[in-house]
Amino acid sequence: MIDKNSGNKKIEELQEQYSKTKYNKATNKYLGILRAKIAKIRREMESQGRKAGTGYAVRKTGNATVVLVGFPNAGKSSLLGVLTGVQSKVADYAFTTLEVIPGMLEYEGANIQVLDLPGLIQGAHVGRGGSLKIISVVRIADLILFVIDINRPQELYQLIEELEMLNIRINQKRPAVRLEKSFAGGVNIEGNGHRIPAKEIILSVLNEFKIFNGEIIFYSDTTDQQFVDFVADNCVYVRGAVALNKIDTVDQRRVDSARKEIESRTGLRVIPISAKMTENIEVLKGTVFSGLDLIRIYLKPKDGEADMKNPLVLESGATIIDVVRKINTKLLKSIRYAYVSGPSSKFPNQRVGEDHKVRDGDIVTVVFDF
Ligand SMILES: Nc1nc2c(ncn2[C@@H]2O[C@H](COP(=O)(O)OP(=O)(O)O)[C@@H](O)[C@H]2O)c(=O)[nH]1
Ligand SMILES: [Mg+2]
Repeated sequence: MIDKNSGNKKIEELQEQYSKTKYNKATNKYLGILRAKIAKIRREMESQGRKAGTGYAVRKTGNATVVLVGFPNAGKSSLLGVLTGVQSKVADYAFTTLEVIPGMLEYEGANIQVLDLPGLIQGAHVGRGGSLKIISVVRIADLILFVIDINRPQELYQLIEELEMLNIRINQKRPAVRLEKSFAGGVNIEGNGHRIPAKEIILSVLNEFKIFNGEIIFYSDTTDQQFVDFVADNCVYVRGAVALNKIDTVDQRRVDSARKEIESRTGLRVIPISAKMTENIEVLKGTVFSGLDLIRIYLKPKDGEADMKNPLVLESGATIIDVVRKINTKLLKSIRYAYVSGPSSKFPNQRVGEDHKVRDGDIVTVVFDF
């Protein structure tokens, strides 16, 4: 057991040591160990937090969930209002939003849940500002939409760093590593020609997690931090995008340069908007929708017209089976085949089996065995 205060204090100390240590060949191993120690304490605290029921009671509803993340006063509440019609309190001072406020954005047949999150503030990762609560919400997000005041772009970098500290990785791939533990024989490393951490770092990180025997196999380039993430197994990988707000307060040149700078520094998609003047909001909705990788399927009865008004919304990668599951699970056993017209078909009314992968915009007729 580790109590919250001593855990936070320990993390703070380790983080201080970490930032004081200059990176070089000699300190590399030491830094790896520090990272592993921090990850370990945090994992322990988080699992205790979950047991204690820390976190907001937010239920995931709709086809996908978008969480608005930004500093106080960036325009989150205003944007929630513009996107969903929900009026959370908008005020000219910081810390207005103390609870999570949900809204629903209906876009092109999809119901997208939008959550306005209490402003992340610096230091949240060490417990101030209710970090466990914030993590609990961000964990259920399919997309994090950073709401950034164009006059304070540096806040974005602080937020990303803050989320990194909370073990939330934005727009990153989960490292492709495999560990097969064994009872004897030491640690065997298989790099497969990829760029991987130095052997001494791998060993000391594993050591920190009390793993002394086994085979570790890398299937992709892996940084030291990614390796720690893999062993600690406590990271969340979430997609992200940036709503660059309040563009009505600056000229177009500022908008262009801020956008370019952010995109090149973070790789995140940036959509300049004004929540106040409802400028570029449709573009934002479109970007959010496409960022969620949702697909719309239009059902067509065998001898009738397709219902183009009420698509079924599914996650990308869905098959005919998933389409039927959405209609009625009782029908699953009776699928015979389906006819598909649209992006996933080679020609109109192509006959396909139940494992056929559908795509956004397909028109589907399912034929059943009765
Ligand atoms: N000029 C301008 N002001 C905005 C815009 N969006 C929000 N604001 C103002 O910024 C302040 C903070 O907005 P709010 O939505 O409460 O931010 P939150 O703290 O992130 O929820 C309010 O006075 C809003 O009216 C915008 O696009 N342009
Ligand atoms: Mg607010």
